[in-house]
Amino acid sequence: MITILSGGTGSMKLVRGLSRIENSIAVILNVGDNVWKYGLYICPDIDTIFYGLSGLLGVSRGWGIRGDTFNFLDQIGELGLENWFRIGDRDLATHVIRTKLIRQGMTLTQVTEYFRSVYKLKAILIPISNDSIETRIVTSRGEMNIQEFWVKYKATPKVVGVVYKGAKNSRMTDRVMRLIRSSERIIIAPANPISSIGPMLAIPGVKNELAKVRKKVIAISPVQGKQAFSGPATKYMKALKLDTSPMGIAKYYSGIIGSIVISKEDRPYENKLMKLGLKVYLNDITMNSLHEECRLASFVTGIT
Ligand code: FO1
Repeated sequence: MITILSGGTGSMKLVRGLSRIENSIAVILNVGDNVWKYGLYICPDIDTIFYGLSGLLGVSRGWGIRGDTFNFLDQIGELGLENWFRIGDRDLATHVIRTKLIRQGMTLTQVTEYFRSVYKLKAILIPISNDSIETRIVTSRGEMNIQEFWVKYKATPKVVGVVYKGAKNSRMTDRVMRLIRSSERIIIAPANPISSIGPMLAIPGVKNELAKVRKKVIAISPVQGKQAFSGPATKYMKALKLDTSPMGIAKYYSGIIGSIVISKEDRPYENKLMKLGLKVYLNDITMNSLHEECRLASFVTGIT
């Protein structure tokens, strides 16, 4: 079993590649960007993985359903409510069903399992926790929900910190713990470290469990040539005084990874990373096609 710690768009590409070449994969999903909007429970990172694996994902946007329309959302605006968080008409069905099942008493893990069976996906897809964790961005305009920062304010306020509300009182599910312990390899996807992986690491015990098995934990750098793949990652990393480089990534994951895959462009960091006690692998880490997704996936699974 290969287990991936996953966020949204960047992670999805690697997960899709792995799902094509491996028989048993498990994806541990971020819940920090889950949000209640329009009376609905929305889980962006979880849905991005579902839509990506089932061929529905809006490719240019990297979220929501391809070719979706926004009549529901426009009507919300007509009725005088804020409608900056763009829920598409087909995407809406996912949130309506999830909210109904949650209200009936299902856990997020059970609801996610329901969608997995509907989409007939082979991969195990499992939220890190059934508890509520909210990533909040502390900015020059005050503290706000991550979606508000990213979507409503288009990431313009200056970031001074990041808070994972509720994380300290949450717990990883037993199944997640078993996956971390028993998987032959754990891959940290090239996700935004602060907003996608950070909420998981803030849950008591997660870092400890990863540290115990760090030799089998491989991070794929989400940074190439001082540029993070994910939009706001640079801003969040700066606020946490982390360099936007493989060194900053290694520092953030310090103690929980044994290996790191970095871009060939970042060769100048190779020695410094090795001095931190990491095994360092250089490869092409951009995934601009399904072919490249599979190629990176097979490179990572080939690491011994
Ligand atoms: N991202 C946007 O930039 N604008 C949106 O209006 C928006 C709506 C949205 C609705 C459902 C969903 O699952 C994702 C959505 N996203 C939107 C993406 C989301 O804000 C982030 O990319 C993730 O939370 C980052 O992990």
